[in-house]
Amino acid sequence: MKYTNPVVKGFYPDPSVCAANGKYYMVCSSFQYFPGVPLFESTDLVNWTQIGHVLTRKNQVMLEGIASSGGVFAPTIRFWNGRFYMVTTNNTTHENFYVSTDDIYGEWSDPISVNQGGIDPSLYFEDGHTYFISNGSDADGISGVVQCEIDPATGKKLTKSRTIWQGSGGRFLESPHMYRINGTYYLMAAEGGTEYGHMITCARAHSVWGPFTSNPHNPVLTNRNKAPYIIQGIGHGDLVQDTYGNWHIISLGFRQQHLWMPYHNLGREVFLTPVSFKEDGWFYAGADGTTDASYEIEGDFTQEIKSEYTFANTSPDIDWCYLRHPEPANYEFSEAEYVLHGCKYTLDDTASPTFFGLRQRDFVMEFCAEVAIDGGEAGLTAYMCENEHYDIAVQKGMDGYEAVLKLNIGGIKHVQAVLPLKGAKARLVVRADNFRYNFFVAAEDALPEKAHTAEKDNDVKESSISAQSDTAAKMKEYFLGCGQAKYLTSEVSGGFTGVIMALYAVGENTARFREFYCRYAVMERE
Ligand code: 6LW
Repeated sequence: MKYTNPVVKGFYPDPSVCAANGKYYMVCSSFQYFPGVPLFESTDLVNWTQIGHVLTRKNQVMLEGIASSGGVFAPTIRFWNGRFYMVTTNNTTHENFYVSTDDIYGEWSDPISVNQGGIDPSLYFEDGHTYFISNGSDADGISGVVQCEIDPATGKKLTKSRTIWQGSGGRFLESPHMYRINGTYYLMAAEGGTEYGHMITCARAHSVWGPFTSNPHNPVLTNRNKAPYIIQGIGHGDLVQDTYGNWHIISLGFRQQHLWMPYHNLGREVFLTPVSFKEDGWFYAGADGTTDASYEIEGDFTQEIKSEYTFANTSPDIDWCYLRHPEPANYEFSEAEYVLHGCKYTLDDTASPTFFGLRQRDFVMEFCAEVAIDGGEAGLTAYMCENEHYDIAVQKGMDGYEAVLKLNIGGIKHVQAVLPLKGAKARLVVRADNFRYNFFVAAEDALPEKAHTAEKDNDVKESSISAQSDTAAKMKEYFLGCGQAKYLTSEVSGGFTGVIMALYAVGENTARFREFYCRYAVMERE
């Protein structure tokens, strides 16, 4: 059957996958967001359903005060002897640790630390031995892929850490994973950095300790010379075999905007690329060592695309996320409304402002909710990080309630528009296309004829998504302005994350969000 990449859209970077009990399980990194490490299940490697998160308790992960793109880096998931293991780095505390569970739908253990540095840890199990592998330097100061044997019950090192491979010469050797296939040990890693030069390389050996011989055809997979092409940054992947015996690489990649000065605002997403082993014993990826937008693979599946997210069809525990450790008393969820209590922290803080978000999964989108407040400020944000975010809100101003659009880029805080409201309630709408986030407000009470906007933008095109509910259709909608997508990007913010579309509240305030939806344009699948 045919599928289209990415197989998981939006900010779900550094995927790692394992097979267990006839299914596949995947984890991704989560940085400053909580719960940490999104966990997915699939029966075909193409359709992935999020079933929860791995790090669901505060004591499993330190997130206090960490800046965006700190915290939980790339995880690895493995299944051994009936038990799942997830190993990762908290890059803020510089700690490598793992947790485990016998029930993939249940809670995971408290963390166990391993005294080996570097990032992107992985585990490899064989014949009663557990190998812990990361990037970094060994005791002799030799950098590369570093390995030691550990006791899985305690995390204690049983051997010295030794560098077993130094890569193929690319910068930032990361994401090492060990596999034994037909008696040969394969070490797969990423090089080139997670940006446009990203690639997957590999080496092989007869022993788990090497010596490892680099693949003469490295890199195995990269889109760095594939231009013009929307899919870039392919790298950091994991190898997996399906039930038909075919191999695949699940990797990260991103979809760039703009041909010459590219940028990406959706973060790094999940891509699936077929792999084949050749007679020389090396594996080859894709048709030509690149990841394409679409492939035909063996399997009986239909790729499902969810185009609408509502309170009714999402779960607060699974689909949504907080910034750092939330104050639970600030959130109340029911199918009809989400109630957010504001606190003293704002979206500019590296604390935990009242914030509840969903990953933006595609460029063309409409994100909408009715919000009613009793003070302070509450609304919707297109949030890249504490420095770059666009916020549309209802707030209590000096002369009553008003709708406001605030654009925050690189420390510049610009109030783009203020629109007086008759009541404390309005419908807020964000319509995004490939290049802009357009912001609209509608209220049942008559609004003044003219919005006070800092900029008049005549060529804003309304989204092709038809999103008006019956009530919304009766209300007059005002355009408050727009913010360009290129400022909510890794290229500007310098981070590892992607845009999260969130509900938020600030100050002494009970904010009621109703009639929420997030809709994506249904694109023709190739
Ligand atoms: C991750 C590293 C990388 O640890 O980005 O793409 C880092 N590669 O392997 C953060 O996600």
